Amino acid sequence: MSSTDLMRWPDPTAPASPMPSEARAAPASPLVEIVLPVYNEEHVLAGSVQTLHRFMRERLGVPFQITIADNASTDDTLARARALAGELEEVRVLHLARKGRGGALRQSWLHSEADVVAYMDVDLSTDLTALPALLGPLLAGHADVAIGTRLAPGAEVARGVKRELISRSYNILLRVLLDVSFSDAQCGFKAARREVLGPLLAQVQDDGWFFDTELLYLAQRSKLSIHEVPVRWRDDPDSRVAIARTALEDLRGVRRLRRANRRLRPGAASPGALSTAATVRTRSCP
Ligand SMILES: Nc1nc2c(ncn2[C@@H]2O[C@H](COP(=O)(O)OP(=O)(O)O)[C@@H](O)[C@H]2O)c(=O)[nH]1
Ligand SMILES: [Mg+2]
Repeated sequence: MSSTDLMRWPDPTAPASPMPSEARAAPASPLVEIVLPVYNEEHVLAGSVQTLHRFMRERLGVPFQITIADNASTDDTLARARALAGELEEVRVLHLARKGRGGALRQSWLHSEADVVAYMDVDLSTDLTALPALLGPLLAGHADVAIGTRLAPGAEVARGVKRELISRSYNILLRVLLDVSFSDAQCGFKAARREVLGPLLAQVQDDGWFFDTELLYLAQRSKLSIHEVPVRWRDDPDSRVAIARTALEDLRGVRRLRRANRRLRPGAASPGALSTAATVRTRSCP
């Protein structure tokens, strides 16, 4: 793989881009790993993996791996994942006994040898055309973390009123209570330079749905640059999320982070005042 492959990457942040926390030259032949966390996804798994594999082979321009991270599925997901890994050279399977999407991402990323790691929901709710814009700034060394957002100008979102309301309210809450500056904590479409993830993963406690929020919050506090990509999102009604229970766990998670913040700086008045973060946000359209 030659360095000219990197030239294919659109990097919308390039001209005025903030350098990541520890600016480094982009690796000459970077490896990208996309994790697909799955729980009981036997029906969509093969189609999604094949679609993603084709997209990456034809459009990526750098070596890649796809890791199917299964937790405790009780259907045929694991067997189908293994069959896909047998068919496609770049596909591998990670199997974990304990449930929890955050834990699956944590284990996958800790075992990764890629330069840039990412994950996306297996239902491919996010249009894959946003993938180059997600990975480009990380591959070019211009950002540390990149997230898809459904809540920034340029995003096109098709989802029900209930999920839309919950999502908007949750992200407003995060801004008010935790002073975050990223616009969408929960979009299942994220990536990071692996070298910045190690220290973050050591601090993230949640192994469930709050994992994303906690990771981004800590990234902001660590002054990592977070690149936002407005995405096209088509909600898949076949959901693994128990909304009431997840909302409660999210609120508990927010309370835990606020308390931890107070313990760190007892005199400060609000998480905003406490935060050492200066997250830099850049945006690009898919
Ligand atoms: N590894 C793993 N993946 C999970 C678990 N729960 C959900 N997922 C995956 O997380 C992704 C998002 O789940 P989904 O039900 O589509 O969430 P929604 O789009 O927010 O309703 C999918 O790829 C699921 O298969 C879990 O416990 N472990
Ligand atoms: Mg979904």
